Amino acid sequence: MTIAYVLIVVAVLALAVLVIVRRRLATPVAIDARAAMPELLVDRVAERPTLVDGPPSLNQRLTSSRGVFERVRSLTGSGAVGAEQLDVVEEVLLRSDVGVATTNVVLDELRTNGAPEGVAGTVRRVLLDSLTSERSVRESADPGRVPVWLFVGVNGVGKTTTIAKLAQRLVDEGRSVVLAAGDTFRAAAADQLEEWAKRTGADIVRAGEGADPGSVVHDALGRADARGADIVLADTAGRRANSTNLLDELAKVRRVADRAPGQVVETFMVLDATTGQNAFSQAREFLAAATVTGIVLTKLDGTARGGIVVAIERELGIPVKFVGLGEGVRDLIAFDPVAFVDSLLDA
Ligand SMILES: Nc1nc2c(ncn2[C@@H]2O[C@H](COP(=O)(O)OP(=O)(O)O)[C@@H](O)[C@H]2O)c(=O)[nH]1
Ligand SMILES: [Mg+2]
Repeated sequence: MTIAYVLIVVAVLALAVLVIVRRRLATPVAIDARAAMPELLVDRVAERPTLVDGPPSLNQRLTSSRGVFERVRSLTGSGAVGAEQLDVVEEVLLRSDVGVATTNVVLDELRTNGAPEGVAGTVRRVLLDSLTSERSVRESADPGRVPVWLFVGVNGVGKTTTIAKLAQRLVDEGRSVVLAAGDTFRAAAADQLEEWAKRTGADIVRAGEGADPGSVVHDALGRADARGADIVLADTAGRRANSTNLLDELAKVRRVADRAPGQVVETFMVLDATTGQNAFSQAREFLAAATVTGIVLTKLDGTARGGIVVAIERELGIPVKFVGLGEGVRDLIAFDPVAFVDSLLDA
């Protein structure tokens, strides 16, 4: 018995000593870490300024569009959907420019099958079902050819800014990029692109005001080929005395860009999300002149009509490949339907 007591007391004492020793050991380390922290933090912040202009957060940039969807997000309950809730869904979808056709698909689904996953969940699913395009972006050409991305769209939609953003992205990935200042309508257009070339580290080929845009693109291809550059991004004018001239000119630029050593691997039509339904009439004109392989939808940050992405894909049958979320050089992201729809509909 006594031996057992002694053993227990010794064990308890040993445990107590162990705990005290560990605390002693732990405390100074913790104090040291605290003391060192402010300096460490300052160093880190100073070292990584890119934190400030890293990829933008969708929720932050889509504030206006998220605001419109707030009323759908706040609809509670699941199962059968009442007339009032259907009205809210209809109004929100139309206000955000999702378009009549897709809005009707959503309403039919809610009427017929109710909302087993909640109203917002059902809207989310139907919107995602309508965003199933193939969105891969081609960056390489056939052997011996230089890949060209051609950018078309009316004046002011954001072509030049988009080119700068994509150039930055490609340069960040280690590619060598040549910009072709094919908007020769005003000298300021080439100046603007040249400024971006400097900032992004891309090379640029430009000519004077009124020069033939085809020859600018031709020269850019020559330069890219001679220097073994990875890709040419070609800007174009969004205006001419009349639209027939503009479209003829674009067709010609495209022919030049697609002739060896060049090969057009993507033709991006740039559309401004804030113009709403007007974007469609613009788009159709351009579609007649160029084989568009992808849409860049700019200024989604500045509009409550973010649903226009859905309408564009449905009406034009062309995938939205990138979206612009601001004026900064990193404010462009590859369009991801799940992240986008979640941003609108996740609580
Ligand atoms: N808020 C916002 N502004 C943009 C975006 N993309 C372009 N812009 C602005 O739109 C204006 C016209 O852009 P620009 O690239 O010159 O258009 P371009 O005439 O088609 O070349 C400029 O003030 C840009 O900063 C975007 O995604 N968001
Ligand atoms: Mg421009």
